[in-house]
Amino acid sequence: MGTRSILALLALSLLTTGCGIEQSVPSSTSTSAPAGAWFIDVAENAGLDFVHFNGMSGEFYFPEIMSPGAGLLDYDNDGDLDVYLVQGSMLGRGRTLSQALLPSHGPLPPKGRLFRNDLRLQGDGTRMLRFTDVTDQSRIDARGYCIGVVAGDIDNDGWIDLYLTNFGPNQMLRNNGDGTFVDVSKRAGTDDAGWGVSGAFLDYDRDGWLDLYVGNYVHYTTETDISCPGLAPLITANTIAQIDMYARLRCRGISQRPIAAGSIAGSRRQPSRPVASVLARGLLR
Ligand SMILES: [Ca+2]
Ligand SMILES: [Ca+2]
Ligand SMILES: [Ca+2]
Ligand SMILES: [Ca+2]
Repeated sequence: MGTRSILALLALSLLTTGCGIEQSVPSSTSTSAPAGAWFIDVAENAGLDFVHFNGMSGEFYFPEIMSPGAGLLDYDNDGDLDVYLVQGSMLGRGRTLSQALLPSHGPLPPKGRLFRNDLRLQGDGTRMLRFTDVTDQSRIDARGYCIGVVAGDIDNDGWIDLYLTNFGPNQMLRNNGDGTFVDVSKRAGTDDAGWGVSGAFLDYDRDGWLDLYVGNYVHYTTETDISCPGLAPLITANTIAQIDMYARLRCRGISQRPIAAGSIAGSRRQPSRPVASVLARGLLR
C-alpha cells in the first residue's frame, strides 16, 4: 500500500469516526476488498489525490526516511472534517526537482495541501464523500520540508488554525474565517528553526489561551551529512533491527545523541532527552 493510500485510509477512517456518521462511498467507487473488510481505500475516487515527495536524490539524507503526518480539522466550520496533508521538498542545498530520483506528483512546487470535505447527503439518504483540493484558494504556501501538523484555535475566534513542524523553520497559519489562512509564524514567535517533528496545542497554564509545545528531533543539516559506506555490509535483513540507533545517527553526521520528540522514541539503551524542544505561551492575544 503506497503512502497515498495509507494516509488517505487513515484520514477517512478517522473522519468517519470523528463525524459520527455512517460511511458511504461514492457510487463510482469500486473495490476489491474482501467481504467483511473493515476499511476500503476510497481515497482516489473521493478526490484525495496526493503523493508524498521525500526529495531524495541519492544522497540518503536523514529526513527522507521520516514518515509524514496528516491533519483532520473542520477549517470551514461546516461540520465535516477536512484534510491537511503535509509535503516534503527537495533536500540538499542547491538541488532542484530535476534531480529527484522519484518525480513529484501533482502541482508544482510540491507543498502541503488542504482538501475541503464536500460531503453531500443524497436524495436516497446515502452520503457522497468528496474532497476538493483548495490549497491555492486557501493561500496556504507550505513549501518547507514538513513532518507534522497540529490543529487548534490559537486566538479563540472559533476558527481552527494550523501549525506545521518542518525540517527547518516551522509555520503558524491563522485561519481568517473566510477560507483563507495567513502565515503569522514570525509575529507569533513560533518559527522555530529546529527539526520539528511533533507538536501539541495545550492550555498548560489554564489562562484560556492555547499554548504550543514543539518537539524537535535531532541536530542535523544536509551540509554536515556524512556518508558511511563502511556500514553498508552490516545492514542486512537479519541485522538491521539490531544496529544501534545511536551508531546510525552518528554515521549520518549528527552531533549529539538521538533526541525523542513527542511520540518519537529513542532506543531503549539510549534514553531520550529533549534538547531543543520549545514551549511557547500565550499566542496572538
Ligand atoms: Ca469542513
Ligand atoms: Ca464540507
Ligand atoms: Ca482561530
Ligand atoms: Ca495558556
